[in-house]
Formats: sequence, structure tokens, C-alpha cells
Amino acid sequence: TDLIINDGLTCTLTSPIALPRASGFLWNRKMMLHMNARGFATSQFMQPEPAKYAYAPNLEARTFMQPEQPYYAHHPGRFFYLKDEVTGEIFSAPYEPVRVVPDRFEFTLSAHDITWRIEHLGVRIDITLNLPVEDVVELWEVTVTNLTNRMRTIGFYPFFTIGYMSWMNQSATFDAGLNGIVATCVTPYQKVADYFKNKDFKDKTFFLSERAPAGWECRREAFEGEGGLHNPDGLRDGLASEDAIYETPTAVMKFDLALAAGASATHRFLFGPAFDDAEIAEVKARYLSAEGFNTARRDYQAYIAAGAGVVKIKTPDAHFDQFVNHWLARQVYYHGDVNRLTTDPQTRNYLQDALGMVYIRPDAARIALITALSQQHDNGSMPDGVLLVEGAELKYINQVPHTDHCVWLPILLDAYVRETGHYAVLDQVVTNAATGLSLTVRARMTAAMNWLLTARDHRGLSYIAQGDWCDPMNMVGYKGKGVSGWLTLASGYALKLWAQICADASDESTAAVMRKGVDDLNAAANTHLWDGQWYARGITDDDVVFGVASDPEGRIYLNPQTWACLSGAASPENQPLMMQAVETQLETPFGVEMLGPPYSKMRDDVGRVTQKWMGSAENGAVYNHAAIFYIYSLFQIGQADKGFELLRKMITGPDDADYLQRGQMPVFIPNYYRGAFRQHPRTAGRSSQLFNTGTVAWVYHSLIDGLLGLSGTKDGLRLNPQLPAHWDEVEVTRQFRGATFNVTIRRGEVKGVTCDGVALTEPVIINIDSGHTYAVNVVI
Ligand code: CEZ
Repeated sequence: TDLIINDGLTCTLTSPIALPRASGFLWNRKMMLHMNARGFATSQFMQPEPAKYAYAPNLEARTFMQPEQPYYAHHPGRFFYLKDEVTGEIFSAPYEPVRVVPDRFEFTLSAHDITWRIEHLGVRIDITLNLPVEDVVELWEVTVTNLTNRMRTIGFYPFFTIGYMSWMNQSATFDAGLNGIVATCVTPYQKVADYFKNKDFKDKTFFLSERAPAGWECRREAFEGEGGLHNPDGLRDGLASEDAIYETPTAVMKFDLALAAGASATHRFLFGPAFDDAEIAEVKARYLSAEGFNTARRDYQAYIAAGAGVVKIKTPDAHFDQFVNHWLARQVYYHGDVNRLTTDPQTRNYLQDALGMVYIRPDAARIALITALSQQHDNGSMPDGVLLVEGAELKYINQVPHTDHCVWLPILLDAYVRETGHYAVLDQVVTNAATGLSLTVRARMTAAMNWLLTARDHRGLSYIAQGDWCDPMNMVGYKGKGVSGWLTLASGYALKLWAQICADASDESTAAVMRKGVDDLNAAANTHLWDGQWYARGITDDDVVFGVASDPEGRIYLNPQTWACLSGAASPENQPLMMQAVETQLETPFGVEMLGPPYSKMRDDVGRVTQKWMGSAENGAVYNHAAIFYIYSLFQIGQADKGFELLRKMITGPDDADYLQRGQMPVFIPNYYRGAFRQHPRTAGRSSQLFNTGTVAWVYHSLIDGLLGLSGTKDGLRLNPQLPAHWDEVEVTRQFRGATFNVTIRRGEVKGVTCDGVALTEPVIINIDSGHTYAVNVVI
């Protein structure tokens, strides 16, 4: 039935109703737009904290994207009503608010734009949405074409919702000079201090047209009238061209199109926030023309192309290739280049997003590492968030003490030095501006690892405070005694990586200390957390071990098993036991769940995670971030078949049944698919649609170090592919340290590696000549 047509460069959804939450996203350095196939939108821009320019129709708490983002009839969106002025029939593109299923519906995502082609009543509407690289403005181009062979008179009504801007002051008017509707508000506040903070805010929302409209309306209620959004009075009675004066603003314009047979008309619009009319006029001058749109598109394509990543693949699984070749790097780049559009990213997110950047723009990864280290506390611990702009503050979750942030430092640094060979970074001096302490990266790393070693209890297990990687695991250790099994093992892995980096950098003495630390951590975990078939998740303030066979809920958690493989705590005898337990208790057709069975009620010695809906997010969803840790670890222990099987499940499709169940297009990996497969199969697999996730950095990392096995070492490129058994041949183009490697991996009798025709004794290519293209054959 071809619900989704995926040709790699573009991905098209052909129904407005089969996947009602299907979505794509565009971003630039100052804004992000999450666009739903039916026309609903969630957008934010930075000033410098996240803000909106299109609001809900009622006063809302400050919220941006949510998992399984709920939409409703009046949800903010961008819509185009069309009316056949002869018959009076109406419909709206892309689909909302009229909800007439058109004769043809195509919602198409590419790396740099979002387009629709809608056909109905003998009219075609082609809609293109672009963002520029620098400014906060949406660029909309709409072409209406008469598909019949008679003359048509069409009323064309772009309808951009503005919503309830402010209870203090809101209005909107048509500005003939700008040729657009400008809504104005005062961001609500009460504290005097906020007046001074807010006074430079972009409190205007503009909707500009390139052509002069025949009519307009700024009042939401008047436009909708008694007919409502599905059949607004404004379309029946004509637009009144009235201002909104402390009435909820909207932006509707009317254009009378007289189209001969086959003729079309193109309209361009701008939508966005501004400080004042002068700024709107500037944005208008820059963009609102065919040339302005074209320049913006070219620049934006170049921006996206700069994030292309370091591998292109051809495997027996074309659907997998399309995701890896066209979409994966883009999502990694989004995270790493704009830090999820926050001014105080969680330290662990910041460092893992930078892990992805190692393969996209290694310089940016290094800068992130240095920025994070420059905010390290003098005792070696890391703050909960990294402040990125002057005046930023730690907010929300970053006010809750978590103990894992140091773990992510060596994970990032290891990937960075192996990819770039730039070990000199270890000697870079980093000064903490707040405390004045100057130390080398090397010293700061060791201090962070030593902090992990000291923040442990009498058993040698790591304190959890109010959370570790799992944010909502906030009540295991809030009294100061509870410990995290995962963090104990993750600390082991972190120290193991740091030991290796030190050894590679000829610092054997630190390496030895770190290896001893790893042994201690692993021994403590094996003594106190091994439960017979798997590792426990932790021990509460009241000394209750949890995540164990005797627990009716939360019996097994994925993360401790994963990191026991990474740290080396899990013996080769125990690994298969754990894998078996994971397979029978956590695997689902949509991937592997992060704990099971999900909690059905509050466990107040575990915390908020147990209050989330079962199978959603950390309470036993297929939480892809945890799943990809597991996958990475499987490749590390040579379990390529299971590793690939689970990796492949992160991408939806290509069969319709899977698309329908998950509701997600195969263009990004969401933070979770619903779990609780064994309790609630009806909803299992449903996508969160949330594209903020540490998953994607680790997907890249897993491709490089695992599946494709084309990882950096100190001296060169190591070839250690781990293909699933059902793959016989793979071709990869790998960029590495300035050189290009065309690698063919195939199964064969005589194993070994040749490089430019020469057989290698070790599977490592050294003395790499940047600029050279190598031909590499690997027989496995
Ligand atoms: O946030 C993510 C965090 O950004 O959850 C991960 C954590 O490692 C990331 O740092 C696992 O807990 O309830 C909560 O506070 C949740 O923890 C969410 O905020 C969660 C969201 O799903 C955002 O992706």
C-alpha cells in the first residue's frame, strides 16, 4: 500500500490519517520546528532561553516538545484553507483543520526542507517549508495549481495560529507597509527584576505575505465564528479586516485566485518573532522574494551538508542503509550543533551529544569537552548542567543532584582521541573561570575519575543521590546512603577507558592506578549486586537491593547488564546468563525494554520513575538510549547477531504494519517506543516522536566501533567488522584523519586484510596519508 515511500534522500507519507502523529523537524542555531504531517507545529526559539511565537489558544505552562506530543483541534499550526468560490466547497491543506481526506496527500521530508503535495477538488497545493541558517523565521512557499481544464475561482486563505500570547497585553493588526499581520504582546511577569530581563524580548509575532491580500482578520474568535475551525464563518462571510485588541490574535489572509486551466500561482510567506517593526522590515527585505528564498535554501543545504558524517554504507539491508546514509548524521549534528536548544544542557547530554560530534565535526567535540571541564568543581566532580551563555542558570532537572556526570568524560575523550589522533589535547590547560583553578585536561580527567572512586560507600558501591543516568530514579538515595549498581559499573567502564588513554599517552603510572580502580569497582559489583542471573540495579537508603529476581516489578534492568559487559565485571560465563534473561524478559518486536516488568505503582524507595505510565519513558519503554548502550556492549563482547537485530529495530519500517503500529517515519530515532509489550500489547511500539535523545550519538559510535568495525586507534585505523551472520558483503566509505577508505568486507575462506593490494599482518592501517584514497579488502 506504500504508506511510506522511502527513496533515501526523501521520505514521503501518503496518508494524513494512518500515522496521525508522524512528524519531521527543522532547526537552525536559534530555533527548532517540530512539524506534524497534518499541519500542527511546535516551535521554539532562543532569546537566549527558549521561547514561543505561536502559542496554545489558552494560557499554558511553559512547555516545548513532549513525548507522544498530544495534538488537539486548536493546537498551534500552519494551515491553508481553499474554497471553490463557485460551488462553495472548502478543504484545508495539509489536512487540519477541515479534515477532508484529499484525493492525494504527500508529506515529504528531506534533510533540508519539509514539503506537502495535496490534491483535491481539481486543485493542487504544493507547500514548502524552509528555515534560513541564521534568523528565526519560517519561510513558506505555496503554489496553487488548477488541475482542471476550466477556469477556476479559488479563495486561498493561509491561516497561521498565533494563540494566547499574554494575559497582560496582546493585540494584532495588519501593517500595510510590511504587508502582513503583526501581533504584539507583553511576556507576562510579576517580579520587578523580570521587567529588566524581559524588556528586550521578541514579543511580536509576524506573518508577512509577498503579495497584498484581498482581506485579513486578526481575531481568532471572529474568524472561527459559529462554524468553528472546521467551517469558519470567515470563509463564508469574507474576512472583516479587523484588529485584535486584547482579543486572542490570529493571522488569516485572503487571496482571490483566478486560475485558467493548468495555471498556477505562487505565494511566499514569512512567520516568526521579532522585537520591533524595524526588525520585521529587515527580515522581510532579506527573505521575502524568490531570490531571498533561493539564497536561504542554498545556504541551509550547505549548513546541513557540513554535518554529513564519516561513513556511507551499502549492505544487504537497503532500508538500514538509507537511514544511515541520509538521516543518522543529520540527527547527530542537530544535537551537537545546537545542544537541543537549551542554555544549560544536562552535563551527560552535553558530553554525549559531543560524542556524536566526534564523527561530524571533531573540533566541536573538543570544544565541548573543554567547555565542560572548565566548569568542573575543584573536587573533581562535574556540575549537573553546563552553562553555555552568559547569564544562563541551572534550571529544572539541573537543580536535582545526580552523581554520574563524570562518567561521560572519558567516553567522549576516548572517541575523540581515537578518531583524531589528537592526544595533545591531554596537555591543554583548562581554567575554571569561577574558581580560577587551572589544570590540564589530563589532570582534570584523573580528578574526575578519582571523584568517582571516592563517592562510594563502605561496600565500594557508588552513591546515587537523587539520580544517575536515569533522571527520575530520584528516591533510591535521597537520604544519602542509597547506591547505584549501574553507576558502579559505569564508573568501572569510565576508568577503564581513561586507563587506556593514559597508557596510549605513555602515562603508565596513572593507567595502573585506574586499572586498580576498575578492579575494585567490578569486585564490589560482583560481591554485592550479582543476583544469580543478572546484576541488580542498586541498593536503597534502607539497604534493600532492587532490580532482582524477587521483585515483582522492576525485576530486571537493562543498564547494569550492559555496563557490566563494558566494564569487564561480567565474566564470560555470566554474560550468556544475562543475555538470556534480557531476551526472555525485556526483548520485544520493537526493541529491548529498559526494565521489566514495568512498575504499576509508586515505589517510594525507587522514585518518580515508578510513577510514569508503565511502558512509557524510563518505566520500561524501549528507551532507545538504554537500548543502544546494550547494543554497543553486545558488539564489544562479539555478539554481532543480537547487536544488529536490536539496532535494526530502532528504525521503523519498511512494512506498513510496523509503520502503523509505531506511527513514526524512518527519518529519526525517537527517545522511546512504548514498552510494556507483555502488559499492554495494543500500545507497544508506539513512538514518542521525540527526536531529542542521546541514542543517536551511540548509534554512530556503535557503527564505527561495532558493526562496521572501522575504529581509530592511537596509530591508525583498526578493521574489525562485526557483521550479522546473514550478511555476506558490505561496502563502506569511511573518512578518517583526512583520508578516504573504500572498504569491502566479505565472508571468505582466507581471512585477512589487504590495503591497496598489500596484505597486512595486523588488521590496522598505520602511517595514514591524509588526502589519499585507500582501497581496503577485509575477508572475515
Ligand atoms: O530526559 C532524559 C535526560 O535528558 O532522560 C534520560 C537522561 O539520561 C537524560 O539525561 C534518562 O533518564 O523524567 C525525566 O526527567 C526524564 O528523564 C526526561 O526528562 C527525559 C526526557 O525523556 C527527555 O528526553
